[in-house]
Formats: sequence, structure tokens, C-alpha cells
Amino acid sequence: MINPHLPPPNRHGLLITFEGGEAAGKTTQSELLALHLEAGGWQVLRLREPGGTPLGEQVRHLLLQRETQLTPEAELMLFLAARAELVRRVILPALTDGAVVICDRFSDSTYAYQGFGRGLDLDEVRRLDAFATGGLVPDLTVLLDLPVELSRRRLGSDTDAFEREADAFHERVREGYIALAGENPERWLVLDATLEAQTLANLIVERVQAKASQSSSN
Ligand code: Z5A
Repeated sequence: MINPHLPPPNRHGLLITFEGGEAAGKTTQSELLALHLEAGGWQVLRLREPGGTPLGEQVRHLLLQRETQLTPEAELMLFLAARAELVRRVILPALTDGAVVICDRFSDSTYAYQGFGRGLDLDEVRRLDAFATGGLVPDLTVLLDLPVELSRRRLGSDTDAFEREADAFHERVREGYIALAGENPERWLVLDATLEAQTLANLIVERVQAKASQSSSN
């Protein structure tokens, strides 16, 4: 459902999101993609969720460094509040300006973690997320799929609230991502995150170029 209070964005740019479990390589790949696009003369904006606005950074601290338990419902609302700010104050203006916006996590993280992981009703999560984003959907979503056991090995000793969750939680998230990607293969690029970083980067650039020429011919 589209939020009726948000004017339809006059979009010219591209929104590319990176998804996957912890330490799957999202930061590494979003950085490599940004460097490649900037070298080709594109205007690029890199963001992470939660984050990218003063509220987003505060929500990030509150959620990741939390010392007390939160209900899944309260957790969901905090992620969505941060996203509503980011979309309206940062992403939509950049897209209207013609930028490629690369975002480390977006709505699909909420479906995977709060829907599949926490067990909140997925239709309800989608409805609330659409209200927060005004119906904005990425042009391309790259899923870096990594077995839970390998992501644990890549993680350092510093852990946040999500990293402390049991493996069963992260398995549900991983399966959730695969299910989400299967619903819309046109939007998703699913990659084996155990591949070498440069190999992954090449595959991503190939798909982004195809997406960019497709959207410029529309
Ligand atoms: N969350 C949520 O529940 N709901 C929501 O709606 C949103 C988020 C938006 C944010 O954590 C947490 O919030 C997240 C979900 C939840 N928690 N979890 N789990 P975050 O942003 O702080 O952390 P993260 O998203 O999990 O990612 P990360 O730890 O920053 O990792 P990454 O960006 O995917 O990976 P990286 O930093 O690029 O690489 C990690 C390590 O692997 C590093 O040492 C690299 O050198 C290495 N690496 C990278 N690529 C490779 C390859 N290809 N081979 C080998 N090693 C590699």
C-alpha cells in the first residue's frame, strides 16, 4: 500500500540495497560498487541502516547497544521510524537529483529480521514498512548469502544485540532472505558470499550496469 500523504517521487536515480546476515560482506561490496560508479562519473550516495540521519544514528545506538530486552513490536517501530526519516530527508532528494543511492540494509532487513527472525506477522510488517517508506522499493537488491557458521567465524569479539542472538534466529533470517528473493528475482541478485570479494564486485557491477541501461531506456 502506498502512503497517500507522500507525493509520488519524481525519480531519476537508482536505489541499490545490500542485504544478508552479519559479516556477509555488505560494507565491503557497497564500498567497491561506490568506487566503481564514482570512477565512471556517477553521483553516488552511500548509506547504512539504521543510520544516515541524526535520529537514525541514535536509533542505531539504542537498538544495537541495548542493555534491556525490547518487545519485537517496539524494535520494529524503531527501525521504521529511522527509515521514515532516511527516506524523506535523504534518499528521495538524492534520487530526484539523479544519484545512485547505495544502502547497506533497507526494508528487506525488516522483513527478514523482524518478520522471519522475530516471528512478527509478515503482512503487517510489510504494511507498516510501506507507510514508513511511502512505498519506495529498491531498483536492485543484492543478497550476500553466507552460512551462519561462516558469518560467526568472520565476526570479531565485539558483539551487538543481534550478533548475540542464537544460531536458530540467524538461520530463520537466512531462510527468510532466500524466500523474499524468490518472490521477485527481477529485483534481487543472490550471490554466494563465500566467493572472493573482487569476484562478487564484478558480478554486482555487471547487474547494476544492466539495471541502469534498462531504467534509462524506460
Ligand atoms: N536490523 C534489523 O533487525 N532490522 C532492520 O530493519 C535493519 C537492521 C535495518 C545492523 O547491524 C543490525 O540491525 C543487523 C540487523 C539489524 N544485525 N545483524 N545481524 P550492522 O549494520 O552493525 O551489522 P551488519 O549489517 O550485520 O553487518 P556488518 O557486521 O557491518 O558486516 P558486513 O557489512 O556484511 O560485512 P563487512 O564489514 O563488509 O565484512 C565483514 C568481515 O568479512 C570483514 O572482516 C571483511 O574483511 C570480511 N569479508 C568481506 N567480504 C569477504 C569475502 N568475500 N570473503 C572473505 N571475507 C570477507
